[in-house]
Amino acid sequence: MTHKILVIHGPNLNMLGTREPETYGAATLADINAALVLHGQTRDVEVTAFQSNLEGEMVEKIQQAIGMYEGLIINPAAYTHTSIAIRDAVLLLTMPVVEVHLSNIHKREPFRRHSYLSDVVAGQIVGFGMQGYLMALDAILHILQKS
Ligand code: CA2
Repeated sequence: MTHKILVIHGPNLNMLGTREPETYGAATLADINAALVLHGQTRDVEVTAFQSNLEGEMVEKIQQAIGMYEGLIINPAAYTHTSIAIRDAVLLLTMPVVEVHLSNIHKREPFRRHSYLSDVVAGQIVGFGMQGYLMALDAILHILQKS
């Protein structure tokens, strides 16, 4: 059965590949989305990707996922550390949600160590760059196949 998975990328991730490659890798957001689509094709998963620099747009997209997708991969970027609105929106979902960060937020500045999502998602994958998104897709499939 084909599964539909939504990927939400938060603020500034549209600029990936243009600077700070030592922290975030050299891949662009288009590279990450293409890798996810390919990875999904080998697993009968349809991947839809969305990026926004606006918190409210991200909240709306999360709400719209209800009934449309079976899993959510989300990198809320800086909103990870600030947004109760995104946390509350994720709490509306019954589908598996995996939080991804390109960098290992736990070995960076102290303010990046706290995530408003970490205790309301199925799991967090950090520090593996682009590969982390592919791992998140497999983690969601694993959860869906168990249920
Ligand atoms: O490691 C991650 O994936 C982050 O979510 C990335 C966020 C950061 O605020 C989080 O603490 C960790 C920052 C995204 C900034 O994206 C850039 C894009 C191009 C060049 C530089 C940064």
